[in-house]
Amino acid sequence: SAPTIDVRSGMDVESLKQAITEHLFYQQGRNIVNTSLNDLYMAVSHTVHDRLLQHEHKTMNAVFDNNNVRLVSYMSAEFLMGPQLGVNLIDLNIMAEMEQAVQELGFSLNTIMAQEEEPGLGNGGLGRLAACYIDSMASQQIPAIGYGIRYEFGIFDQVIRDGWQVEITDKWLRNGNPWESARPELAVNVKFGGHTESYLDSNEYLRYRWKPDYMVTGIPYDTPIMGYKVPSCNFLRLWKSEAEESFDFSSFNQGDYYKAVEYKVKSENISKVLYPNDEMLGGKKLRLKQQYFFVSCSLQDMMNIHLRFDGKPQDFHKRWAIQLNDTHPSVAVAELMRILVDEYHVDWDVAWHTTCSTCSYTNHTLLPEALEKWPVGLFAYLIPRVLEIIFEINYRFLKEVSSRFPGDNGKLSRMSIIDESGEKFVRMANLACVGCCAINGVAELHTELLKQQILHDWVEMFPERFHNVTNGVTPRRFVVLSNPGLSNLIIESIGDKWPGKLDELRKLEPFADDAAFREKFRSVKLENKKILAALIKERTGVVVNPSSMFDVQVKRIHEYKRQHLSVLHIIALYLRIKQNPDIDIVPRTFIFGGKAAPGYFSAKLIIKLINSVGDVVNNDPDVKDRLKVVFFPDFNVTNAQLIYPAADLSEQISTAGKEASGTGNMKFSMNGALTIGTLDGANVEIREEVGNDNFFLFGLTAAQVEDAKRNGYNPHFIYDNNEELRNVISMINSGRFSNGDTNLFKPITDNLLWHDPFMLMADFSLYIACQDLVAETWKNTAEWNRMAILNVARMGKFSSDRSIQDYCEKIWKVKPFNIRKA
Ligand code: DL6
Repeated sequence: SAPTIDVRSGMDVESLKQAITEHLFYQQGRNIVNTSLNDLYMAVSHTVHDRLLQHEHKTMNAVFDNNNVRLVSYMSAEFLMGPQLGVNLIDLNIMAEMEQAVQELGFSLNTIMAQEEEPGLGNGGLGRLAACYIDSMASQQIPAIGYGIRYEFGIFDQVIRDGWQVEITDKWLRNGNPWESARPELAVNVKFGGHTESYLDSNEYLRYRWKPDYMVTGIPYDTPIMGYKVPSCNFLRLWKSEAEESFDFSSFNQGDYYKAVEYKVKSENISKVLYPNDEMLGGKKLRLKQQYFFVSCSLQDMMNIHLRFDGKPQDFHKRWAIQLNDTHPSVAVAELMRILVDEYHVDWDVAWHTTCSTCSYTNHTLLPEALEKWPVGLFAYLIPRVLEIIFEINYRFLKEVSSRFPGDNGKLSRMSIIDESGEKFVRMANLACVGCCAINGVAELHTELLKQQILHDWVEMFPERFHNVTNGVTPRRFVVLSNPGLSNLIIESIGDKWPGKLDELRKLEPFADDAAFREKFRSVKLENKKILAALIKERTGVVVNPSSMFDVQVKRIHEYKRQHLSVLHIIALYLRIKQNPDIDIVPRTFIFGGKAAPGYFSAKLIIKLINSVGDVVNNDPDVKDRLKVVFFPDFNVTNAQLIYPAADLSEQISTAGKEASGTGNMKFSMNGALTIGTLDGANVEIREEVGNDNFFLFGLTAAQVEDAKRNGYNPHFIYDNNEELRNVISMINSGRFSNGDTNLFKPITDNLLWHDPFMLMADFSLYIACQDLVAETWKNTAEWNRMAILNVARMGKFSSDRSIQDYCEKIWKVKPFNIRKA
């Protein structure tokens, strides 16, 4: 009999084919013999989206209907999601069926997936972490909503012209987005500007109301987030700003058409563009508007959900656990107070208990310049009522500090939410620390340094609030989807439970000593390298040898991450070849990738240096192709998925004490790269897990870095006493990499010789020695692969599923909700 076809939810090949054909016709207006690739991508994605919606609907109905379920609200200004089609097929467990369906329709699924334009709604680690966490929350069946901003323009696209970074506007929405649904019926309004007034309510209580200058409407757009092989499906709710329809059209009616349009533009601008993380954000009015806009929209939405299902305002914390992803959403502490006190007339003390019991804060950086503070004047101008509430919170809090630490004025001024040392600022980290019941760092070392350094006063005041939750990454995207060769090899060897339970990978350990397995592992890596080599040729024109060691550093370009330390190593190797052209040297391909913040001059100059060194080294006949240097343009999630699986060596060489955690380090190891790294961020824990013998360690420790600085660090002295280092720096200064221009790279070399805030000079010789050991180890293929397999086998700890379990147990007190049993 003919198969039963279920166009909306069937998972079999026939149903999928029918669904694709129908979507193609009824939504895209095309048929299968007359379709563009994008129309086909849209039809396939709508087919998958239908199936996700059914799960989302069931999950959310069950969750909201049950008053005893506490949900997580993950508030983040960034969600760096990456392409959606592939992971959704993996989560629904229909990759093979979809491949066949598409093939029978005459196309290739890989080509269709390559069509997807990724939503680049984040800068780097912090935004990608948020995306891994919402994936893991769904997979762990933790009811959750991710709340953020639907930027029309995400992180810029990077192109390289004449070796320099050029930024191009990202237009991720231009061909349509099949994964989101607008929910205009759930729109909320957000106030801006104006003034506040006091009044007596019907019980003669003194109350305050905010008379804004204007309001902006937030329209939610929902994207389903499916769990891995479980029926749970959460969603990501991103807010788009629009002009409030009914507001101030009097100007228009009076003929002031320009003013009416100006208001519309001003409103829509709020969700227009993601800020690249430049050095200083202070004073960027639009950024503060973005933060308040999405926080207010999200809290109003959460309150509406809570009340709709019979909750009382003051019990908000019983329904919701809010995680503040860095300080960007930390205005939530004051906004929740405003909503409870002003709009629902909850007593201040009760509201404060509710707020503190709801919110928790994750810190992601020790770099002082990244700690957000906003001019008090800007707050007063944009969100006057919120500022009054912050003043009240601060007044009450400082009274508490004085009574705990009488006479300690230093502590009072450091802990105050308001920085009064000069121009007055609102310190967002202090607001978060006052109003959150939990504060966490993102790796053990980072949490320790936070406690010793920037949050020391807070540990003394609230020791019980501090936790560590080491970051993690999702193995579904970063192994199963990105590295099918390795995934299949692992499945053949230890079964297929590991993507949902990464500790299972331990079962691979014995295979490290199995020569046949090692050979298969090597051949998977080689295939991945061939794929990347082809892409490198296509994108950069550089031909690289897939058998050479792929030595990779991909991440945001920043001086503390020390891409230029790797460049010094490349030049040292180049010099060795120039001094002795027949030298026996391990062939290496150095691959760099990453964006520099558009206003960060030194980072952009480092990109130029990498490309300039590449131009010389790649074309020098003496090198005989033994060294190649490539800058892979536009590092984003899509490209990352091709780069991690092809890496042999992962460069994690930040100055110790500067990288909060790093997450690329985890993705590389999971894909069988060996790490050369400092004792920084999560490197410390990666090394503990994989074993000291399977990790190339070098460099000063965080404590040694601090000591050296205290004792008058002198980089020039190191330079004077290291001949190889002198030759490397001289070669840059000679103009060899800049067509004779001896000034171009001076800002870099002068900085290294006279200031060197990130201690490249101090770590240079240790790094070179460690790289020589890497090269020696590479020569022993069996040993290298044994170490690489052990790296894969011991990465269980770094699944974001484990991080989410930690958050649930230590911070949110939320349990998995099995909708099958609901
Ligand atoms: O926690 C995610 C990620 C860490 O892995 C990186 O080490 C850290 O640099 C990054 N932090 C930021 C800070 N931005 N701000 N604010 O992106 O977070």
